[in-house]
Amino acid sequence: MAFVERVFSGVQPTGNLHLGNYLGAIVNFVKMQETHDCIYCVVDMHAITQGVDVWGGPAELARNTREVTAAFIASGIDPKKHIVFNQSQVSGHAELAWILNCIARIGWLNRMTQFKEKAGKDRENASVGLYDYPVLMAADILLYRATHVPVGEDQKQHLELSRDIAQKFNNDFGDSIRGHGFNDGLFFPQPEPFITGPATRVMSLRDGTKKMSKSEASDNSRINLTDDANTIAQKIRKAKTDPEPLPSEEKGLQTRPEADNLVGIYAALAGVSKHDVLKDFGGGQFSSFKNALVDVCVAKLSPIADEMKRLVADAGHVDQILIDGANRARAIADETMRSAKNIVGFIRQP
Ligand code: AQP
Repeated sequence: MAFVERVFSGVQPTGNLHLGNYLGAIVNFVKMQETHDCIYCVVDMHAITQGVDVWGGPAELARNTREVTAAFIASGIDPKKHIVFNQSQVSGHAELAWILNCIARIGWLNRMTQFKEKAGKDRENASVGLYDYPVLMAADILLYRATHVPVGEDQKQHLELSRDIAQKFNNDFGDSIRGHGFNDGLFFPQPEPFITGPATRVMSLRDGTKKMSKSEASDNSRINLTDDANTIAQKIRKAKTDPEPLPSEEKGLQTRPEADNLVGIYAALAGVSKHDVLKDFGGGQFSSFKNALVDVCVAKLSPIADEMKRLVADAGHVDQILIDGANRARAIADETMRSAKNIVGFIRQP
């Protein structure tokens, strides 16, 4: 059976949504609305997988959930034509995650690099939820039988795991799947990652070898979507560079991670290629390039920050968007769960 094409992706409400989240994920969320039915989720259940001291407690979680929703809408996501909701309002995510927990193998999860990075040396003390995060992510996607998933490059390994889980479920339950009317034996699709653009992995402004991240202690390492023009200018002017002028060719960026990162950010924000950026700025000093980068960054992000501020000031309105989106998401999720339970053999009310 050919699956109906559907897009799903999520962002964690863990605070400080940054330029990496925007360029690596949200820009593509906006683009894909033109060609697909899209479901965009504020994954609040993922947000609590680290210690409460990390995610900030109940009031902070609610505030961050509204802020990510506001960022989606301010960036151009249309919550009426598409679906925007927070994960915990649709119980199917947790229910399907349990079934998929029994499909996924411990050996598969042991290979997940993000768990190793986030758990650090104190792995014994990490939550079971953090370890199981990629299975919940597979459930998020497969609950909507989504075929396309726009994400940043750091999520590639988790997407591969989602594909493995989908395939093993289809293999393990092939006869039952066919017996329930899915004649080709395929209940879950193999979701395709959609990782594209010149900034699929935006790096820290302080260290071009580290991913720009919400959890990095230094606020100067990232540009937050809510930063004002002065803060953006200061952070870009302080961004680490090297003493050489910018190269004229892309291959000259290969051994210069900070230069590569800033050129990639400019290209993504201006909607051009790195090659085009170097045509204009190659051979020049970082100082004048940084001025141009500040201009393009402020021009793109300031209207988003202003709109986010306006939206979060009306919590009732944002909550209503999430409730409405959750109702529509639940209708799709319930249908998947009915079939999934039948396929597994769970008795349920007809
Ligand atoms: N630096 C990045 N460059 C490009 N894309 C990125 N994404 C995250 N960081 C970058 C993409 O943003 C989407 C939402 O990410 P998330 O909220 O699920 O969090 P994360 O991937 O764990 O990364 P963060 O935001 O930096 O948080 P921490 O500090 O907790 O690791 C995803 O599509 C992701 O690929």
